[in-house]
Formats: sequence, C-alpha cells, structure tokens
Amino acid sequence: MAPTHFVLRPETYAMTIVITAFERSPDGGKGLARDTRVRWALEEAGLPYEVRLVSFTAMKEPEHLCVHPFGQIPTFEEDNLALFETGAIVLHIAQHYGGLLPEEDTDQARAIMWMFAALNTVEPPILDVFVAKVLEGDKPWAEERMVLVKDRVRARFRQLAACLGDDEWLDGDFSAGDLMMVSVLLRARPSGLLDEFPTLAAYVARGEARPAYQRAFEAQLKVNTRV
Ligand SMILES: N[C@@H](CCC(=O)N[C@@H](CS)C(=O)NCC(=O)O)C(=O)O
Repeated sequence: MAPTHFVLRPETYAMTIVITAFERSPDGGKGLARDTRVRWALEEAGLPYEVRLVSFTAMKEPEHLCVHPFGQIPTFEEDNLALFETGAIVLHIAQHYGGLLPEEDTDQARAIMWMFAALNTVEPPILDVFVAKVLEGDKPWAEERMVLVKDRVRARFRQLAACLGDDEWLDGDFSAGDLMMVSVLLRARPSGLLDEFPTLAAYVARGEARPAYQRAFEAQLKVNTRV
C-alpha cells in the first residue's frame, strides 16, 4: 500500500530544501530551538535552504501534522522526501552531502554513534532541567526535584568531559556527532550547568566559532528579533 505520510505529493515537491522553524522562538533568538542544528548542518554542507515559519497553532494543524506527526519543528523537505526528528534530518544531510561525516566506514559509524549519544544519552537529562523549571516549577516538590535533576546532568557532563579530555572534537575531525553534541550542550547553558565544566564550555565555544554555526545562528536570530 502506498504510504500516506512523509512522501510529498508531486505538486508540493520542494525545489530547494525547505525547513520549518518557529514563527517566533520562545528563547527569543538564543539559537536553542532545534531548527538551529538543522540550519547549522545545511550551512556546513553548503546547501541553500528556505524556511517556512509556523506558529504554535499551525504546528498542530493537519497541513503540518502531515510532515510532523507530533506537531513540532523542525521538519525538512527536499524533492519528494519529508523528514522530522533532527537526528534523522542531520544524518540525511550528512550522508547525502559532504563535510559532516568521515569517509571511512568505521570512522563514520563512530561519528553516528556520537549523534545518538547526544540525542539519547546527553539531551534527556538536560531536557529534564527545562521540564523541572518550566512545567513543574510551581509544584511543592519542585526545588527538591531540581537538585536531583541537575545532579544527573552533572554526572553525564563529568563522563563526557573525561572522554573529550583535551581533544578538540569527540573523535578526530569535526563531524555530525560534534554538531549534535554541541547543539545539545548549548541547551544547558541557561541553567549555568555548562559553565561548571570548562572543558565542555570550551568545546561548545569551538562549535559556536565555526563560520557555518555563525551563519545558522544569525539566520535564526534575524527571524526571532524581527519587529
Ligand atoms: N526529538 C525532536 C524534538 C522536536 C521538538 O521538541 N521541537 C520543539 C522545538 S525545539 C517543538 O516543536 N516544540 C513545540 C511543541 O512541542 O509543541 C527533534 O529532535 O526534532
């Protein structure tokens, strides 16, 4: 049976890559919304792209749900392909265009491993800090829970910092694994947790210093600070 989701109708094929982003990001342009990591990957690969801005309401409507079943951003459309999930999107960009994955198979497998580590092992405890603050901050147990949640982030950061050591990137040259790890770590900056780990703060700063990141950051900032 023909799939009804995630394969675009010919009349809606995107001639250039189109991604979605918040019409106005809740972070006001700090680059923490996940379209930034997709923009960054596209910039590293040297690919032009367009952005379709969506409101919180539009994200939950059928037109958007057709490309993102969970009603979120970002999405990615190219020819007849529509993708959601930043891991899948960045991996697709890395596998089809140059600059983000090593050539050799085993090196490539390890870069992809770091992408998964960023999304599955490092990002969840960081998101818990956000949940504890924003969604559970008014609960009577919020303060006590926050201590536990932050300690779980610190435990992960200690392990990651030990693994990174004095190296510039996680495994040889900069890769999609670093792009994803830096993007995830950035989300811990507002809590002050990132700066407790100078090794990781310096690693993130190296990522932010890349011209491709700067272009991605400026592009989302322009959207989120327009009047
Ligand atoms: N695991 C997803 C998470 C996507 C996600 O949480 N997107 C946020 C913006 S960064 C969103 O759309 N939030 C609005 C909502 O969930 O209603 C990914 O990596 O793409």
